[in-house]
Amino acid sequence: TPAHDCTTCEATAQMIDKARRDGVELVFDRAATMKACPIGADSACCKHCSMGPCRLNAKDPYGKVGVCGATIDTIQARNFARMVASGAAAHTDHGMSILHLFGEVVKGHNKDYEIKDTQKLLQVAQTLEIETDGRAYQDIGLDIYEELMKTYTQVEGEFPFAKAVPEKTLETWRKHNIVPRGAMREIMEIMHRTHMGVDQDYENIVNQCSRTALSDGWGGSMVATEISDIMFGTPRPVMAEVNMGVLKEDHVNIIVHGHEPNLFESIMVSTSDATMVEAAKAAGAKGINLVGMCCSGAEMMSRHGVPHAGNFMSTEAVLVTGAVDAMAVDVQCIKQGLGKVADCYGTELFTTNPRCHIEGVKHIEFDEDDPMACTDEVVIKAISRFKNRKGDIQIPKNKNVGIHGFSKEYIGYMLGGSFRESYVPLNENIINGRIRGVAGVVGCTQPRTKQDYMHVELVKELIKNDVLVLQTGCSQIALAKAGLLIPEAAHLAGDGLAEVCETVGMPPILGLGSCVDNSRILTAASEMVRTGGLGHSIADLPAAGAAPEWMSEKAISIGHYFVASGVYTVFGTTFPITEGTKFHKHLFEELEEMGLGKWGFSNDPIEMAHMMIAHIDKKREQLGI
Ligand code: BF8
Ligand code: SF4
Repeated sequence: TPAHDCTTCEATAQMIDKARRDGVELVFDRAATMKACPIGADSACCKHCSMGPCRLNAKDPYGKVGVCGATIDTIQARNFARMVASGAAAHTDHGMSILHLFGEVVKGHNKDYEIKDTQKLLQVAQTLEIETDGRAYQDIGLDIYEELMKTYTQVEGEFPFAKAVPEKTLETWRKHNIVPRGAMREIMEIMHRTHMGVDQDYENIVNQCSRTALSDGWGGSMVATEISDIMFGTPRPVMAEVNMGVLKEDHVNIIVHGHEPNLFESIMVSTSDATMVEAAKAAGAKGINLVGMCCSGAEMMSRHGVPHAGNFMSTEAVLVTGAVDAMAVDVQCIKQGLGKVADCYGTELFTTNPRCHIEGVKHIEFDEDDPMACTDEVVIKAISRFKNRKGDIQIPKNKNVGIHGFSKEYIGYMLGGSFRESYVPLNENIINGRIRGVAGVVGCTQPRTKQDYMHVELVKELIKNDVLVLQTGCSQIALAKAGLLIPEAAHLAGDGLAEVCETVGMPPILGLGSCVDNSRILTAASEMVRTGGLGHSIADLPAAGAAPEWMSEKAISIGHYFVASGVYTVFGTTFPITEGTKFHKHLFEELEEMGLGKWGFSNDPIEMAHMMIAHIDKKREQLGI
């Protein structure tokens, strides 16, 4: 496949061509030779027991059943449920380790981190109905820690952030018995119920999917976002550079790629340490250049303006520059293929998290109680690789500047006046029609579709039709690389949205950070409901979501918690389902009839945009606006 058919990212295309000249295989080449399994793609197979694995026929879905008698609907629902469980587990385990670290800080056991954002601390305490008057921050923090730990461990009863959910949405959840308990309980129950011979009613399985996904969105992910804000600061708009042009030939280049902010925060300290900078200079470098990728990169970009080298489809390609002296990874979306590519170009690749080792890749464990031990070593190794750089270095010149670091709080300040957070002006602009609605466009990039293409075209079509777009994760990076995360992008927006953007000085596309920060979209939506004039539940809002190039199980969990929260959510590229089945009808139609959201699918970004816009218009009509 020609490089420009693999990606619309110019820098990545250049590196695909270089890799081919160098005889190095990348994810794009592997995807071309590994055809997707057609039975798995339709979710028509089951390997939950050794009487199988059983394959059904997606062309004739009710023509046969598995050896145990399981129908196509049971099989698909179980497969889907296990994707939700795995995705939710990833976000939840991430959130739980951040909360654990916060616990160590408020107990005074860890002095490397601190409570940085006291305003956010008070705000979270208020949501959780924790007393704040006249109390020390540390004491309040201790109560928050203990309360939020229930997000994970609570065996019975409603989870803590049920208090953050708009009342009518919560009522709907209660009606269907999908208010989560602790996430560990929900994930355990999914694994139990999808075991051979347990839950064999697709509707009942989907109910447990909803409860588990909600324990991710309003639980694991929300805790990760809120506690990271407390410890590292709530993001405010910041200018940041993206794309491979952020690498500097005359600097020691270090990339951090993964999902957890603690590793990144610590390596920021290591790379700015005077002795490290001196050592880099002694090795002949002008300095140390720290750069992010994927979600931890998006998070650091939002919080500190750290440059970002690219999204998921570019993590191998960036190594082909030869300019990356070290790459440190933690968890999630770390391709095993990185090891081989790093070897070919002499990049020092390190795993750092006990959960994620890669065979043949050096592991330097990151210990929160002694964080610098790991991050200093990564920097030292990078400096010595710089000194011994061999082979040609070719850095694509592509680089874009954009504004990142929006948050639910900042959207309120920006529109509502600089001191008091208010969503009244946002709601008013939706009611008067200047803003037609709000869309969340998020998620991965992947090699079965041209990298970034659908993200960019979809978002352009949405803003052209006056839909304000909120973004996270790899999607946000796609639009940033397209140069659209700037106020000037308002000229691509419809007249109404453009007018709002020009008055406020904001871009029509707001970047909110990493994938766990999708919880910011949930809290923003809740704020819109509470502010009034747009109905009583999230399902009433003129809003929609999309992940056009999704690939991970995390994306399925995110998609499903948006659906369960009341949002119409459209995926692209592929969907693990057999059409013309009851399970399909349930996800794509019946969930909405239950008062939740629903799933949608399209492979064409313009069609996808218009499916979302039609839904937004339907909601506007129901609201009478
Ligand atoms: O959590 S968008 S490819 S990097 S899964 Fe992965 Fe997808 Fe990127 Fe972050 Ni999210
Ligand atoms: Fe086949 Fe049923 Fe076993 Fe699945 S659980 S592999 S459908 S026999």
